[in-house]
Amino acid sequence: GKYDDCWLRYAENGTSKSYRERCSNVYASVEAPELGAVRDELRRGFRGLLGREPHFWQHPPRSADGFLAVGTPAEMEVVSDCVSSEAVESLDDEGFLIRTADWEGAEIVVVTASTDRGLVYGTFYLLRHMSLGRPLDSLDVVREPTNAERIVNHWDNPFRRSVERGYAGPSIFDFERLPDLRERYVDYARLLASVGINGIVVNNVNTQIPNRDGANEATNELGGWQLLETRYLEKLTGLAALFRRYGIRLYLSVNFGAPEKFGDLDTADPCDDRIEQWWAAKADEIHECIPDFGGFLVKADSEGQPGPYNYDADHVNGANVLARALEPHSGRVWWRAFVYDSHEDRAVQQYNTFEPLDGEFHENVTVQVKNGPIDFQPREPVSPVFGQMPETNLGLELQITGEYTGQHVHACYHVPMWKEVLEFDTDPEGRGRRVKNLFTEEGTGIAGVSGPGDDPNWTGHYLAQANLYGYGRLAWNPDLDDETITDEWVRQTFGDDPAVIETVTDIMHDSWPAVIDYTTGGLGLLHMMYNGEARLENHYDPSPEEWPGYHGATEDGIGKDRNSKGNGYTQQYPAALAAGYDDPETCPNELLLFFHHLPWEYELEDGRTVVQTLYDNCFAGAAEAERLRDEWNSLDGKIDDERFRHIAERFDEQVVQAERWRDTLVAFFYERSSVPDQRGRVPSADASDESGA
Ligand code: BDP
Repeated sequence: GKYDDCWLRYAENGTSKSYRERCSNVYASVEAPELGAVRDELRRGFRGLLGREPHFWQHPPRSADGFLAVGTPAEMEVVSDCVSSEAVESLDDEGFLIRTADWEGAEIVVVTASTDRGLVYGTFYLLRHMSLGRPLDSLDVVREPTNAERIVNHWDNPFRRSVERGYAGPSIFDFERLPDLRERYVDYARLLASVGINGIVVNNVNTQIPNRDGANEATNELGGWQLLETRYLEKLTGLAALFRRYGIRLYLSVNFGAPEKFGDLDTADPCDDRIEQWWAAKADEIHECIPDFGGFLVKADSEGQPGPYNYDADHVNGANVLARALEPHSGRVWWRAFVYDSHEDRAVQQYNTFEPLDGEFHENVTVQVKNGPIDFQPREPVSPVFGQMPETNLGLELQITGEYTGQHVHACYHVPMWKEVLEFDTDPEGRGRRVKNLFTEEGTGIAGVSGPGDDPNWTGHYLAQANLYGYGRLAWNPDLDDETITDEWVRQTFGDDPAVIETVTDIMHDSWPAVIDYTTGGLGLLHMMYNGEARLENHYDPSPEEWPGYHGATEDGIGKDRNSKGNGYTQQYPAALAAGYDDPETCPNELLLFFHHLPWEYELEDGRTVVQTLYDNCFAGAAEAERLRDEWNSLDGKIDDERFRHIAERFDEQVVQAERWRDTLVAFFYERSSVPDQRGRVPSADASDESGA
């Protein structure tokens, strides 16, 4: 259906006639399991794009018409006739080549690669090209991924199927009923592979769930760590095989205390030989079930999860013991840098914890670092860890799910935010390395915390599908600009009506700035949301009083001195960046209050005060939400009713919630500052007294 196909709708378009001429016959090799996936996808894709199923051949079709050939040169002579073998051999494992050629009088299209995985990506490329209505007559395409590791992290709790920070229903995976498989798992693998994702961590990093979702530790009911038990590993075998057809490797989040939790041992001390052996044996056992097992993801010493600190060891000891266990199987440990305790400002802790350890991590360790130093806020500076641990394999962690950006009730397109991060220069006066160039070496990569679920449309908010799409595209090629990605997604998802394309594109483009404005005031404040116990409310509603430590609002001003006068955070950056951030005159406006506590009436470059700018931005953001809703409503009748109404309803809710944020924040700013809004929009206590009288 329209909902669940996402961008793989394969709708007939203006170029379909010429596609029929060239692609009605397909010659595809039948060898590897991946080729089964290729044929299935071509069948499905062409049924839509050509309006009929292609005919599959196991030798070149004899008719004089054109055909499509998919295979490696080693297996198919047609391919080796049309493409030089050096060109194919020089491709990396996941690269592919697509070319239009003349072969014995027939006009053919060749998709080739040196591996079967490359053929999967080549096939999805071709189908995207055709979904965008582009011609086939002079194709000459060579593509390879920029980053070798392109992973999604599911925060799925296996034993109740809840998804931490997921806003689209229960987990896609019914873990208890594995090894039985579902068609929906295949559809999910297709979506991931179509944008180039090659790894999936299937369970939550919180492998033991402290007082959440009514979890009762004593029953062990929700501990995702149990997936390491033999009986569960056997269940995962079939799922791993399903993903393997699509070039996707399976990974598990593991609990650092597992050796102890399983009851075999009375410690999980990474420096104890018995622990070394325990992990090695476990890795061997996993490898028996899942020969291409990707490795472990670990959240240690953070938010209640055990870690090396419990055993007087450090993060190098902890990560390396797991890396040594996985090394014989080419597995990898993704060790999260999200480590903090409640005593200090969180921003300073990751760099302080990890930078001194640079050079000590095993080569099979990837230290996975969130884009910013706090926690996926609508806008943060880029983490100072990037670019400053040259002797360590680093991974970039982005959040695909909208935990802090309206939780899939609000429209918020993350691609422009990620582009800002990826293009950031970590050392402008030094080696000039942009974030996007840090993950190209072996052992580095990109991970996205994803939140799709069992909802028919996968993501809860239909427009949030674009974040999964864009994440994959950027992980494959971070040089892509956001306009290209948006345009691809909009056309594949909504078709080629120019009015629809223009409107949806505009909505996507303006959605993130609006959310920043009404949830933060736009000057670098963050974390002003409610953090109640009830999971669904968590991080959705405004609650600025709760977080003085983050926004630093007092009677004399607002912001946090994360500078050399304050906690010294700016000094974690290379000199040129540090100097820029350290001085409020040179600090970029959009991060000003992240770095500086300033008087409410501190004057900004345009002559407005801090507090007036906060007021103005909150009002502008909420007005923008309303404008986006009106734009969406202008599509009534131009797209199918089902999608129109689903999104229209979400926008109505977003507008109400944006007003709630605006009103709560401006009241809070006024209450602390006692500075009235120059435009008279913020009700003062006096004014409400008068109106009450
Ligand atoms: C925060 C989430 C929390 C996660 C944590 C993490 O609120 O649910 O467990 O990050 O990344 O964003 O581990």
